[in-house]
Amino acid sequence: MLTTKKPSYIGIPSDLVDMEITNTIKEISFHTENGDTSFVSEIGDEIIRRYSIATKPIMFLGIDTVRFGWRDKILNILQKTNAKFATSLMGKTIINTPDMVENYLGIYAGEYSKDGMAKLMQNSDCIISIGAVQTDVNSGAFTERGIDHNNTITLKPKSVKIGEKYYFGVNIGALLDYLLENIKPNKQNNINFTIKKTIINTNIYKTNKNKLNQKEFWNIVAQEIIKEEDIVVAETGSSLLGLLHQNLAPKADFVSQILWSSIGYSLPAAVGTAIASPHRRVLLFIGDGSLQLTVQELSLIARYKLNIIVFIINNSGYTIERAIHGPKQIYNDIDSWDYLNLAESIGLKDTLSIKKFNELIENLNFINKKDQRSLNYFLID
Ligand SMILES: Cc1ncc(C[n+]2csc(CCOP(=O)(O)OP(=O)(O)O)c2C)c(N)n1
Repeated sequence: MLTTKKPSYIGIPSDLVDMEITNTIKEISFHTENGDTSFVSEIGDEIIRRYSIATKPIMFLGIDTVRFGWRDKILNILQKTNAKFATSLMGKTIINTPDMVENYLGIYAGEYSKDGMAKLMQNSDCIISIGAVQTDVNSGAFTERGIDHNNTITLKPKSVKIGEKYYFGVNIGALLDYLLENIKPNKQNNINFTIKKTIINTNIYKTNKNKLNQKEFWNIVAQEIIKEEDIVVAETGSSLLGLLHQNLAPKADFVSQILWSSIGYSLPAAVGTAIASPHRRVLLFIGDGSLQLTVQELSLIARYKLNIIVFIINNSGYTIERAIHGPKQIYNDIDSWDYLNLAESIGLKDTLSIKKFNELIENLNFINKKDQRSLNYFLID
């Protein structure tokens, strides 16, 4: 668990907790970062050389950056170089400090990328990929095509690949320290090598009485509802896909089950997140189908008055599955529940059903009330 950051079980006998401790351990230190440091300067110099002559360099960051404790070092390298960076799906928001907002290009995941991002990666003459894991969803179903691997440097937990040269057993922490000390801002960096961020005018929705649709709803959510330091929990399904490419406010974090894509994950995950971070607002976006899997956890929100706003995307079934296969098949239908009464019956207050654009805009103040402990629960119908 400590060295590979893979899931593991810790079994503790139930009577152990009652046993008296005879010895007190003052300090436990785990040396999880190991590996060879003898190649660090050789590898580091080659990375710096390639980065400094590139005209379209991109740093591409993945979730192992966090798991292996490299995030601060990488942030410092980005700040020192002012380099542009993209992230994998699982790496969304791993670097989201206010000073880095302009440097962030977006999500890259092969064909799952938004317009422009895949092209940027394909045209880059120096990709420095750090801590990205190759899983099905995270790699856009393994569609990361058209990238020039000779121009790619890949840092994994114990290895570095530069073009066709492969080093195994490298101490990546030491390598990042070396880079931070020696790397300089890239002078050739082509400033046009970027993606323009679009800001929508939400005023136009004030009088729009049309039913909400997926295409526009998530733009409004990202721009008007998600605030600095919020924790956004997105369920697998249209919530995840809708929020994935949205730029979130600085310091906002993004939680989703991208590795296994198991539906039913997000509600209990939001509960855990809110307990772990009581001073931050948690926004949960979950489809009706996924909600029905672990719905009883809503009760914990009410019992512990957790700082969670729940948005139920009520679209009568497995919408994302309809898009993949069988738009009209009954296996994508689910029973329609009375979600507002359900929530009220277990003690969630301030419930509201929102069907139209103008209703969403009219209720933005209510949704964004400072103290959310009044247990807000919104049905996006
Ligand atoms: C445990 C589990 N069962 C089935 C699936 C397949 N699956 C992926 S998304 C999805 C539908 C999600 O529907 P809903 O929560 O209503 O979200 P929507 O896409 O409609 O917004 C299903 C069934 C899965 N990923 N995990």
